[in-house]
Amino acid sequence: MADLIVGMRGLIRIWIALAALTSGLISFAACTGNGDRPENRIKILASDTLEDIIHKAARVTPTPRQMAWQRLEFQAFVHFGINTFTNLEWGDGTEDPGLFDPREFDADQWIRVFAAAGMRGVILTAKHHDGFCLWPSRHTEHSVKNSPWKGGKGDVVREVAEACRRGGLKFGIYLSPWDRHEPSYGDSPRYNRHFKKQLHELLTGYGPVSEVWFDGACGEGPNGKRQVYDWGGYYALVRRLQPAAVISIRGPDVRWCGNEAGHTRPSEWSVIPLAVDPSRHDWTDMTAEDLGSRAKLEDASYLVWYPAQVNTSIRPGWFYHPEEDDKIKTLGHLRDIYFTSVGGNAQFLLNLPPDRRGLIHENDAARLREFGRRLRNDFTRNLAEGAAVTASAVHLKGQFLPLRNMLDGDTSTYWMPDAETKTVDLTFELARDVIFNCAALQEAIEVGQRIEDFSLEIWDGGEWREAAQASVVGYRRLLRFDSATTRRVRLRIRASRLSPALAEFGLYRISSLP
Ligand code: FUL
Ligand code: CA
Repeated sequence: MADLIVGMRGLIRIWIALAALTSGLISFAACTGNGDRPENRIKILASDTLEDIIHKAARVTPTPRQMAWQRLEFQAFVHFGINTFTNLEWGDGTEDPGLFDPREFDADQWIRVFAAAGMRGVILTAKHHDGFCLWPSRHTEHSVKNSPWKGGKGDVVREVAEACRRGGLKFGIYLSPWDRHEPSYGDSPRYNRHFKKQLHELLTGYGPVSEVWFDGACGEGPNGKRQVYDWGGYYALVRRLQPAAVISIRGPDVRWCGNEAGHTRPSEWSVIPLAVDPSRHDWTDMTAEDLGSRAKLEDASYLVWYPAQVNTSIRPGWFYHPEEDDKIKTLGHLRDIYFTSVGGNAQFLLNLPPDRRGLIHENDAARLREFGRRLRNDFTRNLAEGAAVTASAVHLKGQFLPLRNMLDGDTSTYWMPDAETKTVDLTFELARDVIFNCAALQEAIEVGQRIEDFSLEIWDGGEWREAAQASVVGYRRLLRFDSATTRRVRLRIRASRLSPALAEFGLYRISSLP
């Protein structure tokens, strides 16, 4: 407040700052470096130098639907279906629908458990590879309508969608293109029509859908022919019927992290180089360890915003098996995955398979509640709040976004120096000594993912000591280290593709786990 008591020059400065802030969004293109409109895909020209390509990569940005998806951070994957009753992972499509009978089914119980863990969305297997539909599809007899559950009048998709709305969670669907029951499978045009009709039912009958999750698995039909999927047609239908939904994995908006064990790369880039035109829908090979470093950018033809989702199960299997009731991932394991996925610029999609009663088993529920409780405790208080921040080596001429934007608890406000500043030291002076063992950084990804290398240093009274270092930040980066006590912390941005834009910086004291 003291700096408000200023003379005429100061008032002009404040006026300029306010004007810049209000016009900030409009003039934002100017501060991205070269005045072009940022986009979620950019073509590389034969004449582009490596420097041009890096500059372009720094300006690839998420679409609004990708941005909303990223903010969900942590979601529940729900594998539930005929396999729950046959104790299988993959059914072959010959299962009797009469086996499906979750007598205590309660979608609100699922949502309570997920919400308590801090999850913000659900993706339900409306149809897995066995072809059994959890909704009464008009286009097959292989569904809940021929089960004893609720006298054949039940609809799992509806109940889960409604429970999500009541509980404030987003609702998404998994619909397996591979269908081992459907007779038209393998007769490609005919099956594609069938699949689109099922997709149409799901996208029009159940309110807003936030995510459509496609698995790429493909097989032969009863005619001995391999099915050729009409990906472009499927995507067009999703865009038309649910324009806010992201299409994941075998789709253009969200990529698979490349494994089912919960591993995240140390450098998880959201800007990914592609060798072919993205409109060819070739999203298959996303398993390499390095997807987006400078070395990878060099051979690119296109650059796309394609963020990672980490999907893994709380149990060994995706579906419920009673013999796995005591094989639930430990708190420490779940927390490690959380810190490397949500805290490693990815989204965490944790599978929780309901049991034969139609409930999340007590053991899984207890684990998740404890997980959520600790997470809330860990991040209740940002110990860097109120710190005085100074920046080194910033070309003040073009700077208009204030440093305090990094500490206001609002992810939509950010600090960004002028385009020339690609390395910078930020020093945080706290009012008193604090004890912490975790740092949290967030880039303002709405202007792009830029930071390539940074470290965190702690003033130990005599000199700066490095507590942690990492490469990318992206939407969110969490770093854990040995407890430190200090009142001065230095964040060194050592390499960035364009001026770094930091939305939030935080220091936390998190609980230790066995
Ligand atoms: C895989 C499927 O084959 C598994 O059964 C499971 O649904 C997993 C999430 O994706 O590709
Ligand atoms: Ca902020």
